[in-house]
Amino acid sequence: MRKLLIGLLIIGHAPLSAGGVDLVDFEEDDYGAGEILYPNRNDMQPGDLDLLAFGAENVADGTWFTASFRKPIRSPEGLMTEVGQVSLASLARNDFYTFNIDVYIDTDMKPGSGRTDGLPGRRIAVDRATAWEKTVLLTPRPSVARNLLKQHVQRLEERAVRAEQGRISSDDSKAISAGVDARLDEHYFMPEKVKVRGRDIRFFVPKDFLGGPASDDWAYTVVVTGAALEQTALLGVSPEKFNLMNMPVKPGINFDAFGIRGRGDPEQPPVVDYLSHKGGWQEARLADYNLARNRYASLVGIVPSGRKLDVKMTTAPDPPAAADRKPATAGRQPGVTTGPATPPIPTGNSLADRLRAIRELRDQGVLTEEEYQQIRRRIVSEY
Ligand SMILES: [Ca+2]
Ligand SMILES: [Ca+2]
Repeated sequence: MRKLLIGLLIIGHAPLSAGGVDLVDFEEDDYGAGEILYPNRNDMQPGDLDLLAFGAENVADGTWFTASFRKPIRSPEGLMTEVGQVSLASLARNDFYTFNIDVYIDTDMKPGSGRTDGLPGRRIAVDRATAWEKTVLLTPRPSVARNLLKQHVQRLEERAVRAEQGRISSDDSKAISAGVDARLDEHYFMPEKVKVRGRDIRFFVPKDFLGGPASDDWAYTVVVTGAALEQTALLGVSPEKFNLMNMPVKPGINFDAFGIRGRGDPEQPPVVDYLSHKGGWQEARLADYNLARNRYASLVGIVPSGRKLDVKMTTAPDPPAAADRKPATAGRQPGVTTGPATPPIPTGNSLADRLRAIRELRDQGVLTEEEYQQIRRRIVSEY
């Protein structure tokens, strides 16, 4: 049976300090929506990717985040890659290599304001109630991840420009490249200052990126995926199939992917663990997607202070009641319930048609610039 740990007792964290963050997650829920199986390998075993606690401590120039797992974090020291026989420690230089942690942070606390897209390959979205301004990606190869994300976004942008104007000039390419760099710098950070100790991993994010000390009034959407280390280029990978450093889910038993229990859907999100403090929430949210409608599983962030979220923004149903599970932060749940869906994305025959349709809606004042940009990103990333 799953247990929700009391972080203060078991993890030994200091009590919540002003402006800090201290959150706990269920134990033994490292199975995504309930069906994900670990790869068939000795160095990835049940419990390895089971997040138990997530915290943040502010210092003068930034924030140290801490994630605690159920089992000791595996070191790449002395190991070789399966393909190519390269030293793992030379690829993963921060003393961990089996997982990524995505942290999508809603810093402006305005419902519906911000981005809802998950990183490529996660097959999740962040709910509009906690749409994010900043994403921190803790990954074993941060600079490779940054380069791949850049290539991916640039490729999507170039495709959109080609669809709109039929061709792309080298000046267009240069302008896109600079724009993508600026946007990535504003929205994404891949920590390079990392400390692993036992079951805990700490990672530093500068204040310049977050815009201030991490607040317990912000919302944090935290997911754990298995790390794929050896990808370094997008060659031969379509944007739809691109996984940014994360292992996918595949049917059957795999070495380099997660498997699926029973008749589960291999198209489900490859998210192994999702920080939540309501019983059944992780399972319900990760299973609520509809790929025929281009709707990914929509995850809601957690607000450590218990600040109320705009309940009308969210789309997923309440999780089933779980009488045997007691949240560690009783009375401090975000209080999220059902409500209307996110705005429709125009459908059309081609990328160019759809982009033109939303541009017209913006020009007519139907969509704000922010809504336009958000929908444009979603359309572009679908092609
Ligand atoms: Ca967990
Ligand atoms: Ca969880």
